Amino acid sequence: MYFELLASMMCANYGNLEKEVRDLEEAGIDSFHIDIMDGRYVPNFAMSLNDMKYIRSATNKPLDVHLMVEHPNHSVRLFAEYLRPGDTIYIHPEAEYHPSTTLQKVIDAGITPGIAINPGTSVETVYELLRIVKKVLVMTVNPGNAGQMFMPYVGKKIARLLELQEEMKFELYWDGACGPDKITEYAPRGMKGFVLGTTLLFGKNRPYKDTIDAIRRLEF
Ligand code: S6P
Ligand code: MG
Repeated sequence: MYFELLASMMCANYGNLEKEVRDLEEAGIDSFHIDIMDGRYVPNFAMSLNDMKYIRSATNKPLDVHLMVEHPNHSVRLFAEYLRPGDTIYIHPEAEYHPSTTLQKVIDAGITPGIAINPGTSVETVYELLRIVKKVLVMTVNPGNAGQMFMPYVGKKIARLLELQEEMKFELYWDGACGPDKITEYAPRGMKGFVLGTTLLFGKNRPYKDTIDAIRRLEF
C-alpha cells in the first residue's frame, strides 16, 4: 500500500529554505504543501506567492497549493502561472461565490483542481463539486495555523468521503495534526496522502529521513 507524504512548508525553517527543500527531498517526501493565507479568510499570513515561486524553482517534486484566501477567483491564475502539470491548487468553497467557475480556471490552466473542506463544512454543501475536482483535502483542524488540536468529529465525514471517492472519482488527503496513529488508521481505508506538519515532522530535532523512514516502516 503506497500513500503520499507531503511536507507542510509553513512549518519549515525559513532561515535556510534551500536546505529544508533538499533535506526533505532526500528524506523521501512525495510533495510540498504550500499554505497560502490572506489574513482575511483565515486570521494568519503564513506563505505567499514568492515563497511558492521559490519552492517551485528549488524542486521537481509536485507542489500542493492550499489557498486559504477570500475569492480565489481573483488570484488563482496568478498562482497557476508559476505552476506546472502535476501540481494541485485547492480552494475553499466557502471563500467563493461560484467555486465551480474558479475550479474551471484551475482546470483550464492545466493544474489539478481540488477543494479543501473545513471541519465545520458538511459533505452535502460541497457534494456537486466532488464531481469536478480530482482531490479533496479534508481539514482535521480549523484552518489558519499549524500545531492545532485535532477535531475528532471529522471522523464521520472522512468515512463518508471514503465511501464516495470511487463513484465521484477524487482522491482524499489529510491536512492537520497528523500523527502515526492517523496514518495507520486511515491509509488502509483509502486515504491517499497525509500533510505532515509540527505533529510529526518539523521542529523535532530529528532528521527528516529518520521520521519518513519510520513512517514507511509502520505496520498495518
Ligand atoms: C492549516 C494548514 C495546514 C498546517 C498543517 C500543520 O491551516 O492548512 O497545512 O500547516 O496542518 O500540521 P500540524 O501537524 O502542525 O497540525
Ligand atoms: Mg494546508
